[in-house]
Amino acid sequence: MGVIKDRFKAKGDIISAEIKELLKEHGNKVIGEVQLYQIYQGMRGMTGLVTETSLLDAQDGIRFRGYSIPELQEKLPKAPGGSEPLPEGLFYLMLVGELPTEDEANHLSSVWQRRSHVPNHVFATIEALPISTHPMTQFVIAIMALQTESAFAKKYAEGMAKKDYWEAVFDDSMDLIARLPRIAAYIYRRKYKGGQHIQPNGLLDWAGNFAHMMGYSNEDVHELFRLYMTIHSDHEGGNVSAHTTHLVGSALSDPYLAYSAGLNGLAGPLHGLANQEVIKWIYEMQEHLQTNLPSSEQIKEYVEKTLNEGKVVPGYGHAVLRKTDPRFEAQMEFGKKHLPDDPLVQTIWNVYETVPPILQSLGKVKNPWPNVDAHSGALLVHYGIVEYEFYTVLFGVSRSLGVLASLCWDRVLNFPLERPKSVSHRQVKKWLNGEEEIWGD
Ligand code: CMX
Repeated sequence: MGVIKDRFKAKGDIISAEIKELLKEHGNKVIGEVQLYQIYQGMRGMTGLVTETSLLDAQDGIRFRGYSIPELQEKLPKAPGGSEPLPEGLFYLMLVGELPTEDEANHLSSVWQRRSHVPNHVFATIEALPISTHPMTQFVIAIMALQTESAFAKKYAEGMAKKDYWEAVFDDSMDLIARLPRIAAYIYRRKYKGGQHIQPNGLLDWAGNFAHMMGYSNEDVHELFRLYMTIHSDHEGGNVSAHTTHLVGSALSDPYLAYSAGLNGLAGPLHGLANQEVIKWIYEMQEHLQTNLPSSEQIKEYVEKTLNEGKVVPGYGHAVLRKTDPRFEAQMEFGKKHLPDDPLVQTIWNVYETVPPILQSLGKVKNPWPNVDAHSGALLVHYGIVEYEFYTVLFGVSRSLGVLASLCWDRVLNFPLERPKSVSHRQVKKWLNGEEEIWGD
């Protein structure tokens, strides 16, 4: 643990000094311009954040510290006999900015194993909830219960110096990431498997152990989890879960508070909950059409029905991307390799052929292509993980890697409280009439 912490701090000090110099010299440089529509429409394309861990290009898709998903699959350390990247390696890359060696990734696996103990009151809190509670709600409440363990909160209360914030955030982030699979698996086994819990396997990697504790020992599922936990981890800084974690963290709310806030955003159907909505929508389509393998014509008919009812087609569209999501493609490759004949997976591919031209024909959808959520559920269903209300929890466990690595960077770089300016509509109208300026505090 000491090694990765020291490396991170050394990098942080270098970048911190660079930013100081850069702002001294260039702090007044204008970067882009803000148009009126952007402040009414979700600040699309408005640059306003610095995020180290990954960068999203509308055409090229996500790059983690410059590496595309296929590059990560090639370059990151793997589990013995496996071919998918270990998420531990990706976390190291996002945090330290360098590809880890196999030993460094394995070291992280054992650090997280050592730190994975979840206190009993967290399980008791979960047990106090009605079993019908949505898994994401159970997950967030459990993390709030775990906040009793926050080193940052304790040290802050004792009077921690500003220069030490980063270390407490780092320690909390490591503890939290280490504990999430146990909590998530507990919720899964409680809700869907009669409360028959499975003890962790100390010999497995983080993602493999997560699958194991959920009850899946098949090596293909462990590989899927390694891929899944890697590709869902980060998507630049402006998406709802990353931005929320960053924003809440900027108030010096500890990592438990900040990450659970981000998860509440992930639980929205336009963001992470879309992964459950996709499978729900496919099942409803199968039911409506009375077939498990609908033809392209039948899918077209059902997509049109969905749109005519004033609903969105889940899993399609994106606020930034303007092409098929590379995370969709990575899952498609996994499907081609491991389960090419699965009827549900074939339906997902058929939907992929059918939906984009229909969305394009509406003339208003900026991105008619599939996003990450369009594919993930079908792979999980194949291996028996059919409980689709749980899917966003899987996304959330993975997302911890990116947003908590970013939170460590926020504190080591000493980023201040985030506080953008807002305006009222009345003020905008006055400004357009030349009656009032809207700039200022
Ligand atoms: N189906 C139907 N209509 C869609 C659509 C879809 N999949 N995607 C966009 N549109 C519509 C929008 O609802 C909007 O309609 P109105 O002008 O009538 O309000 C119009 O097209 C323009 O939207 P946009 O600029 O293309 O998209 P946004 O940046 O506003 O929103 C997103 C992006 C993802 C919320 C949207 O594409 C969507 O609702 N998709 C379905 C839900 C989904 O898959 N979300 C998961 C995203 C990935 C993730 O975060 O996990």
